[in-house]
Formats: sequence, structure tokens, C-alpha cells
Amino acid sequence: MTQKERYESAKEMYAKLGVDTEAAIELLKQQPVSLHCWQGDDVTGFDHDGPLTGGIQTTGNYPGRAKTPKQLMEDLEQVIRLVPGKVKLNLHACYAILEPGQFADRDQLEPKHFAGWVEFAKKHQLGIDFNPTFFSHERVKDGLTLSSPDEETRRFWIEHGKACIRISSYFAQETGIPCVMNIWTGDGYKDIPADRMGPRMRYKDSIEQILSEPYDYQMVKPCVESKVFGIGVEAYTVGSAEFSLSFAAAHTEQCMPLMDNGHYHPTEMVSDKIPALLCFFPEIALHITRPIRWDSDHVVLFDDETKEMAKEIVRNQAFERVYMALDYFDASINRIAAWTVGFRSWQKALLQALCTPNEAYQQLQEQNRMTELMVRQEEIKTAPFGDVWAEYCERCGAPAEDSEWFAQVQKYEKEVLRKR
Ligand code: RNT
Ligand code: ZN
Repeated sequence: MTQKERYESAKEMYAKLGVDTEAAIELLKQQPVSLHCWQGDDVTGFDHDGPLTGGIQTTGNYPGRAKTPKQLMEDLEQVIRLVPGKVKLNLHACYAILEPGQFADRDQLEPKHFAGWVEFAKKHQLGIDFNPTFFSHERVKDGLTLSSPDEETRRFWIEHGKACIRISSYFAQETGIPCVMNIWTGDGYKDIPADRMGPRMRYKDSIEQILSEPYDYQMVKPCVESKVFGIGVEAYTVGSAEFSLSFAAAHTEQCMPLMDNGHYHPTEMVSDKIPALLCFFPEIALHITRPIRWDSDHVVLFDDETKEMAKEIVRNQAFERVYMALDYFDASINRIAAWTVGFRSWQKALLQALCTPNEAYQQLQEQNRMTELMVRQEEIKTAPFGDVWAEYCERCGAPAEDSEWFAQVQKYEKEVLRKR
């Protein structure tokens, strides 16, 4: 059987289960997913030499890390060719392209330092999301930025945040696509603090000052990302879940909450939090990652919680309300493959969620026909999803078979990455 024939047969089987695979494929093609530039160089960036700080860590030293903007763009181009669906580019401020002799510190960054990225985005017709970088920098004082008791330090980081709002506006204007700008800091303490509220009050004031920079909320979408703990910051995190959610709830005209599924206690599920937040927030944002025992940022796989998160977006018809971004970094394996597997996994999760008779299931639940619901939810797990996935890849012009794209990655590793 050819792939087309297999798809036709799968389509019929899904139709019997109440699923329109054509509609699923066409809808998914239009949904942007943010591809994080930082998988390509272990969250290093181009504006400093120091180590990665802020409580996050990459482990491994697989050869081929991108060391220049040109290399990172070349690597991203590989990934874009190998994944189906609509890619959006996710940048961090530390990826500013600073020509020799043109150094600008983080509080001095301007749109012009990102012109190369805009050119790249236009070439590939991508929208751009953005992140101020509140880590890996000498002005992080005693592990604190926006919550620092040192006013000069705090001012520096507020100015950085404001500069990033202006850069986000520039991205939105240039691409015509809204720019999601995520605020995350690793601020916190390694051991039991004496004052938990003071830093939070300063953090609150700092974010408010950043958001006082003028922007059009239709085009620039600031988010606040919470976290439970980081490496070296185990006892106390300023931007905790309650802090960030409450901040977003108190500023709904200016920002939205961002949930990273690596940032909660291991038995808490972001899939369950998505519909909870959708009851209150017009829009929310996600960082999709795979935590193993902690916020380890492993490559996203097509696993149960990934599928469950995708289901919550799809069955609540929330594509317009949920901004989806990948956020993980593995330096122990081929980075192009890491990017590709993660992006493809999230696409699979969304496509499978779309290939589900969600309304029929909802009705079963409402009628309390829970036995039947279980039977039907189990039944669909063995439907021929692989054939629909292959068709989707083909229609997007991406390789359907993993062996096919992986061969290309191996070739690129041999010819380009190993020579760096
Ligand atoms: C860290 C947060 C944050 C970062 C990126 C690089 O725990 O998840 O989103 O991963 O900003
Ligand atoms: Zn994150």
C-alpha cells in the first residue's frame, strides 16, 4: 500500500469513530508553535562569556554547538525544513547581534541589534516571540535582578525589561504578527529567607514599571512565568506560582500568565491547570518541556502528559487563547535532532488531540456514562494515527519518516557540526 492509500483507509476508520481527519490536518497547519533558539547553543547567547546562571543548567557537551548568529540561523533552517506545522521563532535578549565595537549592555539594547533576526524571520515568514534575559550576566547581584534590594541593580534590570518591550514592538511591527514577551527571572534564595514578601513587593513594582513602557497589547503580549525552585535557589523563589498568577490576574489588560510544565511539584499537572486558567484569563501562554524529577528540560516527547496538555487546548477550542512555546535544552545529544524531536512531538500531540471525537466524549461525561467513556477513550488509542501523521507531514512538505529526517541530520552533523 502507498502512503496515500494508507491515509485513505485511516481516514475512513477515523470517520467511523466520529473524527474528520481532513479538518484536523487543515486546522493544525495554521497554529504557530514557538521554536526556542536556545536549544541550539545551550542557552549561551552572544552577549557574554560567562556561565549559564539563574538556576537553570544544561548538561552535556555534544559537538557542534552554534557559536555565532550565522551558525544558529543555519541550524534553525535545518530544523524548519524537518518539522511540519507553523514555526514561530523564539528569541532571548542575549541573542542580540552585536557587531564588533558596537557593544550594548542589556539596558541599552535597541531594535537595531535584532535586525538580523528580523531579516531571518522575514526570509522564512516567521513571527517572533521574545524574552528579556535576566540571567547569565554580571549585573545579577546576589542572585537577584528585578527583586534586588539594591536600587541600582533593580533599575538596570527594569531598563532591560523596558528595552525588551520596545524590541518586541519592533518585532510585531516588522512581522505583522503579535510578539509574546515572557518575563522570567531566577530570583530567589538558596536557603531560608527572613523576608519573603519584600522581594515580591519589589518584583511586583519592577514588572509594573516595565509594563509602563507604552505598547499595544494587541501586538505585544507580555507574560509572567512562575517557577517553584532552581539549582542553587532551592528554598525560595520570588516569582512563585501564586505570585505570578496573581500578578497576571491583577493586570489582565497588560499581561498574561505563562506556565512551564517543568515548574511545578512533580504530581501537579499543567494539563489540569490549563482549563483552570482558561476559566479566568482571556489568554495564557505555555512553555512545553519534559521534566524528569526536576525542571531538567529534557526534549519533549510524545508522552502522556504532553498529549494531555494538547488535549486541553484542542477540546476547549483554545488555539486562539493559548500561546504555545517549546522550552528545553539538551546538550548531550545532537541539538538539531533535539529541536526536531521536540517540535514534532508537540505537533503529534496536537494532531492526535484533533483526531479525537471530543464533543462525543464530553457528552458521555455529562450523561455520566463513564464506563463507555473509558472504553471509547481506550479504543481510539489504537486507531491508525501514524498514517494521519504521515499525511500531515507530507502536506506540510516535511519528511514523514523519522529515518528520513534523521539521515539528513546525520549528514549535517558530519559535514557542518563536526567541523565547528
Ligand atoms: C527557566 C525558565 C525559562 C528559561 C528560558 C531560557 O526555568 O523555564 O523560561 O528556560 O527563558
Ligand atoms: Zn520556561
